[in-house]
Amino acid sequence: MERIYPDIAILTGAGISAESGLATFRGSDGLWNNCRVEDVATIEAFHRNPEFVHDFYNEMKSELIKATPNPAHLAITRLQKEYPGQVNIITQNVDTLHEKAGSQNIYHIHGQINQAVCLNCGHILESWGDVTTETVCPHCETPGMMKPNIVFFGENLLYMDKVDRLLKNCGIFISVGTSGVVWPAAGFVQIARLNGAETFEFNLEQTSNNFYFDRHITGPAGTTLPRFVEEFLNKQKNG
Ligand code: BJW
Repeated sequence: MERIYPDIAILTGAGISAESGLATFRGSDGLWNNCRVEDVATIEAFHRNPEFVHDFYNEMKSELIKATPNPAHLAITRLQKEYPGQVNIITQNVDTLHEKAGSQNIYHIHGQINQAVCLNCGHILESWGDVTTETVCPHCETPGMMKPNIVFFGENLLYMDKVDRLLKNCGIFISVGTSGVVWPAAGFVQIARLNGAETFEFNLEQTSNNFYFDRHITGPAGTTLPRFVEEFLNKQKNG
């Protein structure tokens, strides 16, 4: 009889990129210890002071372009290459380290640092250069309407129809490096579990969502995830 390999959905957060030298949001040296969330990561802040918000994300872009993937990103790529079933990545991260690690099937639900969206026509501009209040949309040619393609508080997430299907169809749900305080991503584990998935949490510590995970793997993801993938693939091969 043909063997069935359950789909795997992996939710990643800032913690997976911490060992690439990128700050998380809510850690002791987190991004938001130095600036107020309300000043940069809300749609109101953007409309109030677009120059400030563009400057903030242009600066972040110049850092993220230099970042390189770590063993946790590479372990996911290995899993995608060697596991016979589907492995999908749902990331809250705006960095592109999953892409740099060679992964595929990546859904950036909170946007991407290297993109801007035109608020006039919806065109997505891909650029690692600065985007400002002067930038002209290459599609509708309207100036001053480009917003970083980052999902701010109060905005809808991207790819949610697809993500909803992935969560309901996966047999294994893995969360890596997310505090589980930002919704709706914080609720993904519940959706997956209610639909029958086995659930795993990789984090430095147990999160407020810990109740919904069948297994916690505590420690730095750059160490714990490659070990898990190695053991998991061996188990698949040996039946
Ligand atoms: C390691 C590690 C290592 C470290 N190894 N681990 C329901 C209830 C309550 C509120 C809401 C709700 N539904 C919606 C809301 C409102 C709001 C929300 O969630 N508020 C809460 C904060 C209270 N959500 C929204 O507004 C969302 N939109 C939405 O729901 O639309 C529909 C709607 C609209 C209007 C009204 C109602 C509904 C949008 C959320 C957008 C989030 N955007 C941000 C900012 C992007 C800007 C930027 O990049 O600068 O995305 S918020 C920020 O948090 C960022 C992240 O993606 C996100 C999650 O953070 P993450 O990744 O979890 O990072 P940390 O720092 O929190 O945690 C890191 C973890 O890693 C820690 O646990 C460490 O231990 C661990 N770690 N090193 C393993 N080496």
